[in-house]
Amino acid sequence: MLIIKSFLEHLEYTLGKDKYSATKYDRFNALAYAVRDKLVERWLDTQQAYYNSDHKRVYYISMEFLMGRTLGNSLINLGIWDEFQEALDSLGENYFEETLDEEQDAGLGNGGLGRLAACFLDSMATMSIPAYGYGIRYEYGIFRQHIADGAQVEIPDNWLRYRNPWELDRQEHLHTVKFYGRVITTFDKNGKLLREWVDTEDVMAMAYDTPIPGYQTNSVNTLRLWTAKSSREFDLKFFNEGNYIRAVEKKMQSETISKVLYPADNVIEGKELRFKQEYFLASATVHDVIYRFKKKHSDMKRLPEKVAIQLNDTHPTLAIPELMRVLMDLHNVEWEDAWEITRKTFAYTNHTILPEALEQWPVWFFEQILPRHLQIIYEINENFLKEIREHFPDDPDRLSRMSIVEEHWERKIRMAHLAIVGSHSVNGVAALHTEILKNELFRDFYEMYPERFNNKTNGITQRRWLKMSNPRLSALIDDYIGPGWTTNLYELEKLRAIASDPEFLERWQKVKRENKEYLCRYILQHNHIEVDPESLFDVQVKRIHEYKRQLLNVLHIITLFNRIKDNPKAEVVPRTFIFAGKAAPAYAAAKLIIRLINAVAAVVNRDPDVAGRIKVVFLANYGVTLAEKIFPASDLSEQISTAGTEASGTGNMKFALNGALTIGTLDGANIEIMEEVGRENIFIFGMTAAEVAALRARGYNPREYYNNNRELRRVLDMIASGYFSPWAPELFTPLTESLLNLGDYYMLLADYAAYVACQEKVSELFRQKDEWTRQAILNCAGMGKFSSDRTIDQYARDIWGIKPVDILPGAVELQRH
Ligand code: GPQ
Repeated sequence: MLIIKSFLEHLEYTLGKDKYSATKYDRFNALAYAVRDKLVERWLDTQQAYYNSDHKRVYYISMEFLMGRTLGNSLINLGIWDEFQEALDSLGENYFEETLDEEQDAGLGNGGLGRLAACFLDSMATMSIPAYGYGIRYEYGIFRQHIADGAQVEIPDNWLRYRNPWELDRQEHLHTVKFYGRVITTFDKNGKLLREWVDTEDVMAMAYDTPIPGYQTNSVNTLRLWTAKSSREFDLKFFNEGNYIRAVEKKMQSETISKVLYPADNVIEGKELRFKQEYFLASATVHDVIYRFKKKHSDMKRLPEKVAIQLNDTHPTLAIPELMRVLMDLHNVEWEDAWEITRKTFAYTNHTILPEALEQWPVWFFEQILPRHLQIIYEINENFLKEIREHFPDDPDRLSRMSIVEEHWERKIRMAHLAIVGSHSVNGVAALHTEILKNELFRDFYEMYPERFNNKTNGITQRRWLKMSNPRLSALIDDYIGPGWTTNLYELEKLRAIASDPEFLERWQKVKRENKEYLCRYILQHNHIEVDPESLFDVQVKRIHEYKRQLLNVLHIITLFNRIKDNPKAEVVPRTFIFAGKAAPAYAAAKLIIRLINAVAAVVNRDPDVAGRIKVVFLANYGVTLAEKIFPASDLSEQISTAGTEASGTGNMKFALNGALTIGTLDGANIEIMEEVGRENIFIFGMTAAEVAALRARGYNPREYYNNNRELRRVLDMIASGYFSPWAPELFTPLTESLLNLGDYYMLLADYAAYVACQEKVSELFRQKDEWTRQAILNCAGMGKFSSDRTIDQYARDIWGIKPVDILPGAVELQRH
C-alpha cells in the first residue's frame, strides 16, 4: 500500500499528473522516483560512512558505462521486486511489465568495455567496496540501429530528451578544465621555479550523480558523470569581443565536449574532440579526487594510502600527467615525490591488442591543447629512457621501441606506454590475453617491470544476467539449490549433482522452451518472421567486427543451405540463426556484413526446399535490454573470433550462465570457460593462438583453402557472383575480395572446415535432447569463476589494497545528530 501511495504521490506532485493525464512514461517516472526514494537514505549513509571511516577508495575511470535500464535492477538489488510487481499489477493487467518497458537504456558505451564497467559497479556496491565510477554524461549515447532494406541506419540516441529520474545534478561540484593557452615560467618568493599555464580557454565540468545500489546490502555507491558547461570567464572573454552571435557559438562549442559518445568499438578515431573528451574526464576526476582527499588530509604523500585509480584502458590515461601537474604546479610537490605518489595511485587495464585500437595522440595536439602536459610527458619519458639505458645498455632499438614518444613519421604520444610507466599495475582481462601482453605486445615492458603485470579475468554480474533477466531459470535454480548463488556464484556447482535428475532436466527444458517462445514472439513482432521454438537457437550477438568473424558464421549457414538444396529430403536439425550487433558507422566492411546477413536471410527464409528448417534472423538495435531477452532463449553461443584477437569476451559468460552450449575457438575467456565446464561439454574448434601466429609467420595463403575445399569454394563463389544480391551482383564482392585477394587477415578460410565439422557435432548432440540439456546444466554449474564479484575481489586485494566497509543502517544517522 505504501508503495502505491509513494507512486501516486510522485505522479501527482513530482510530475503534475493524475490517472487521466498520466502517460505510460509518466508512470515509469513516478515508479522510478518511488524507488529512488528508497535508495537515497542508504546512499547518504554510505557516503557518510566512507567519509567518517576515511577508508581507502577506488575510482574506476572509464569513457564508457553501458548501464542499460536501472529500474528492474534497483528493484532486484533492494529486494523489492515482488512487492512492487504485486502492487503495480493491482492497478491493471500487465501494468508492472509495461511500466518497466518504458525505460530507455542508458547507452553510454559501445560494447564489452563499457558493459564491464557497469558490471563492476554492481559488484563493488554488492561487496561494500568504497568505489566511485567516473565518466562522461554524453547527451547522445550509442546510436539506435534501424535496419532498412537490410542495411544499418543510425538514429541519434537523445536519451536525455525526457527526464532521467536516476540522476541528481550537483551544481556545487564544478571543476574548471583548461585547454589551449601557454606555459610561462616564474619564480616564487623562495626563488623556486614555477610553471604557470595561462591564457587558457576554460570549460566547467559539472557533476551528475547516479546511485548504484548493491544487492542485499546497505551500500549504495556513486556513479559520477561530468557534463561540460561554458565558464563565466569563457563567456566574458568572447562576449567582450562584441560579436554576440560568434560569442554564443563559441559558448555552445565549449559545451559540445560532452555531447556524443564516439561509436567505434576496438578502434580509435583520432579526432581532436575525442582527445578533449578524454582530458575533460581525466582532469575533472583528478580534481574531484584531490578535493575529497584534502577534506581529511594535507600531506599529499599519503594519497596512495587513501586513493586507488583504475584506468579502464588508456582512454583516461591523461589523468597521469594531470595528477603530476596538480601535485607539482598547484600543491608544490617536488617531481620525485609527485612521481612516486602518481605511480602508486594508478593502475591500468588493457582491453585489446588490436593495433587500430592502441591510442597514439599527435604531439601537435598536445602542443596546442595541453602544452603543460606535454612538458610533463617529455620529462617522464626522459627519466624513463635513462632507466632503460641503465637496465639494458647498448640497446638503442629497445629505446625507440619503448619510448613514450613515437618519433617516426608524425610524432605521437603512445598512451599505453605512458599508462604502463605511470602505473604500479598493468593487467589483461583473461589468462591468454595477459600472456600475449607479457610475451608480445608489451614484452619489452614485461622484461623491465615483470612485477607490474598481472591477470584479472573478466566477469559479469549474476544479478542482472541471471536473476533479473531470466526469472524462470533463477526460480528453478533456487528451488533446487537455494538462492546463495546470487552472492556466491560458485554455489552453482551444486547443480552438477542433479544434472542428470530426470525431473530437473524436464523442468530445465520447460524453462528454456518458455524463454524461446517469448523470444519467438519478439521476433515475430519485430522481424515478421515465424520461428520454430523447437529449433536450435544458434546465436551470435556482439559488435560487428571482422575479428569476431560473423562472416564465418554466414559461410556455415550458406553451406547448410547448399546441402539442403542438393538433397532437399536429407534429415537436418532445424536451426534458427540469430544475429544482432551494431557496426561502427564508418566501418564499411562491418556494415556490409550486416547487409549480407540480411540478404542471406531473405533467400534462406523463403526457399521452398529449405521449408522453414533453417531460418536467419537479424535483430535490430542490439543493446543491454535486447541482450537480456536473447541470452535466456539461446541454445548455442557463437564465440568464434580468430584465436588471439578477443581479449576476453563477456557475452560468452552470459550465454553459458543461461544454459547455452558454446561453439568457440581457444580465445580469450573461452579457454577458461572450457577449463571450468570440462572439455567434453564445449565445442572447441580451429587454430590456437600459437598456430595462428605460426601460420602468419610461415605465410598464409587463403587461396589454398579455397582451391582445396569444394563446399567453401561454392559458398564464396555464390557470394561473389551476386546469388544473394541479384539486384546488385557486385554488392558483396568486397567481402570475398578481402578473403581471397587481400590476405584474409583473420583467417576465416583456414578455420572454415573445422568450424563446419564442429557444427555437425553440435547438430548431432542437439538430437539427443536430454544429453544436450545435461551439458547445458553443467555449463551453468561451471560459471562460478565468471562472476564479476570474483574479478572485483581480485582487483581489490591484488591491485587496490581495499577491503569492504560494512554500512550499518542507522549507525550513521546516530552520528549525524
Ligand atoms: N573492448 Cl579496447 C571493447 O569492448 N571496446 C574496446 O574499445 C576495447 C576492448 C572489449 C574487448 O574487445 C573484449 O574482449 C573484452 O571482454 C571487453 O573489452 C572487456 O574487457
